[in-house]
Amino acid sequence: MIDKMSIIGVPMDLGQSRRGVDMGPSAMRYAGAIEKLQSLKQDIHDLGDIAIERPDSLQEQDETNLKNLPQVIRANEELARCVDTEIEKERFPLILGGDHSIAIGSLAGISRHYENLGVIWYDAHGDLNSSETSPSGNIHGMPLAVSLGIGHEKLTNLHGHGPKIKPENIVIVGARSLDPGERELIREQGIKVFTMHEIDRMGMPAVMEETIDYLTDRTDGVHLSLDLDGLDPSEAPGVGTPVIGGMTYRESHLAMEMLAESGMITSAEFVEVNPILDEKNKTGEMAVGLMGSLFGEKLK
Ligand code: 6HN
Ligand code: MN
Ligand code: MN
Ligand code: MN
Repeated sequence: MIDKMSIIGVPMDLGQSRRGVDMGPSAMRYAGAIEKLQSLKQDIHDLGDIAIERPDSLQEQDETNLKNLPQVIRANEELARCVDTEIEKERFPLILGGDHSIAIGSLAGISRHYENLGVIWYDAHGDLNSSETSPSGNIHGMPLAVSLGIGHEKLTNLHGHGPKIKPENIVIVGARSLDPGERELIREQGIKVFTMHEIDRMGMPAVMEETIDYLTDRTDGVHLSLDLDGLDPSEAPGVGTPVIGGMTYRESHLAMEMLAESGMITSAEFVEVNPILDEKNKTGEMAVGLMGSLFGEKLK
């Protein structure tokens, strides 16, 4: 794994409808993210947070079924530029969200540097909607589809290129809430998904082994997109779209340790931490604990 790291906060809450997830980067910093990473890596640059506009509260929702589209585009363009520059400098980009719509910008910047970028989408959801299939109009439910080239042209072509990733290079882990259009897309495009059913049946060690083997053969870099709502809300309550029946903290910890051992992760983001809905920043602390495992923290 690349030893030089740049941390980019994205205090974005415009990709969904509940306030508070814009404080995610602060919550993870408050829980000791920077200190944890400094204890594990030599060269850490905290680039602070990128500027996010406020929504225009007087603006009518337009007919596109894409909430706050112009602001989401501008923030993601800025994030894509920033991530791209850090990779240019051979630094590992670690992005702290913010709602999951920021994966549009992360993947736009990262994917310019890889022929076959792999993506591990650790999430209760597939985030494979488009304005046609979305039940909510929330762009945080769309970033994986956008990165595959499905959706509004200004999103799919963000940072001047697209599609960013190929369906066969994606693995979704922890899914338990998929909308009808998302299921159809998964079938159509042959996306590899480990739902909670497979995790229960096979166990997390086998799921991660299979994920790692699958991606090793076909990719030249792997982005981890970790949505904290992948974890069970009884353990990680500070998220905007909780779904019961999720992965435990221990399972997630193990998953991160196995990824650390594989050495395959080349960029990562931790998203959807909402301290307003949390209990004493527990979810922020879990995010930092998982970062520790992902970046090689040892127990002995
Ligand atoms: N996330 N599938 C639902 C939607 O509105 O499209 C929920 C999406 C949640 C997105 O958690 O990043
Ligand atoms: Mn330095
Ligand atoms: Mn998500
Ligand atoms: Mn989710």
